[in-house]
Amino acid sequence: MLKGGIIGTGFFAGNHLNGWKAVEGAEIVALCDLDADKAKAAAGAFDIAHVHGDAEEMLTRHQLDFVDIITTAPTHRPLVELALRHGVHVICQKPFAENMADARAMVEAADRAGKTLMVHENFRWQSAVRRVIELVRAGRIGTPFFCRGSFRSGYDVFSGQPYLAEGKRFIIEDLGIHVLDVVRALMGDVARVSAVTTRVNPAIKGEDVATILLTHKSGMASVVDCSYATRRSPETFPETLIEIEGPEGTIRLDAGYRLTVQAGGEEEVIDASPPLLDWAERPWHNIQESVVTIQQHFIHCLSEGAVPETSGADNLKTFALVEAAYVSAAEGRSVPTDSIG
Ligand code: NAD
Ligand code: 89Y
Repeated sequence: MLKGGIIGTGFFAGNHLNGWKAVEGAEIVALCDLDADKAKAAAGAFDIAHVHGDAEEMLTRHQLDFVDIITTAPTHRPLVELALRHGVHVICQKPFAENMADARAMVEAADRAGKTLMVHENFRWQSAVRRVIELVRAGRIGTPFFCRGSFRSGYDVFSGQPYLAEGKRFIIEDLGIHVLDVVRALMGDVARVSAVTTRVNPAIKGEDVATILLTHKSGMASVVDCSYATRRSPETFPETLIEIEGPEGTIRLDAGYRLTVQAGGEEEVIDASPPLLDWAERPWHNIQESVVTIQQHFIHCLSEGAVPETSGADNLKTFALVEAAYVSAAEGRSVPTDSIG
C-alpha cells in the first residue's frame, strides 16, 4: 500500500479525496493546507489522521511515497521541487506551471531525483473521451486527417473558482489546455498553432473565447474551440465534444455523451454516459470519474515502474500549445511549437 499526502484542500480537493478512497494500492495518510480551517475540515470529512499547515512539515513527519498537489499553478514549482527533495513521487494538478521555464525545471528536477512526476491531466481519462481515443488507436477509422475538440458553455465557473476571473489568462490556460491535450492524444504532436481569442464577459480579466487551429507534425489539421460565453441549449458543461475523421470513417462524441461510430459502411450509436459515482454530482460527474481513473493510472505506473501517459515530460508538449496559442493570439501569427521556451 503506497502512502500519500495531499497538498491543498480547496475547491477541487474533495474530488481527489473521494477518488483516493476508491483507488487500489494507495491510501492518503496526511494532508496540508496553508488555511488551517480548510485542512481540518477536509481531514474531518475524509477521516485523515494527520493534518498540517505546512507541506514541508508534512513531508518531514511522515514517510510518504507520493504527494498529490491540488493547488493553483503559481505554487506548483516550489511544491514539486520540495516534494522531490524529500524523495517522493508527485502527481500535480494542471495547469502544470505559469510558464515553460518552470514546467521544464520541474521535469528536470524529477529526472535528477529519479522520481515519477505526473500531471493530473484528467480529461483524456473521461470514459467517453477514452472510448474515442481507444477506437482511434485501434484503427477503426484509419489514420485520422481531421479532428475538432469543442468545449462551449455558459456555466458559472467563477463562483467555485474565483481565481479564474482574476488572471490575465483564462480559458486557454484553464480549460483549453484539456481539450488541446485530448486532441494531441488523438492526432499526435503539433508543429504550428494559430489562435484567435476574445473576452465577452466584462467581469473577468482574461479571454473567455478561443478558437485554435493546430497543424500536426503529420501535416493534418485540428480545430480546438472553447468558450465560457456560449448561451445555448442544451448546456453541455463540462462535456468535450469531438469529431474525428479518417479514411475509413468518422467518430463523433456529441452532446449528452452520444457516441456515433460510422465506419466500414456501418453506423453504431452508443450511450457513452459516464457512471454517476456514489459521491459524484451532476454535471461534474464525468470529471469526477476521470479523477479516480487517472489516480489509479498513477498508482499502477508507480507499482509497475511504468511512465504515466500524462507524465510531466509529456505534458510539456501540451503546455507548449497553450503558450503558443497565447503568442499567436497576441501577435496575430501562426506560431511554431519549437519556438516555445
Ligand atoms: P483553490 O484555490 O480552491 O484551492 C487551492 C488550495 O491550496 C487553497 O486552499 C490554498 O490555501 C492551498 N495552498 C496554496 N498554496 C499552498 C501551499 N504552499 N501549501 C499548502 N496549501 C496551499 O483551487 P482549486 O479550485 O481547488 O484548484 C486547484 C487546482 O486544480 C487548479 O490548478 C485548477 O486548475 C485545478 N482544477 C482541475 C480540475 C480538473 O478537472 N483537472 C478541475 C478544477 C480545478
Ligand atoms: O478548472 C477547470 C478544469 O480543469 O475543468 C473545469 C474547470 O473546473 C473550470 O473550467
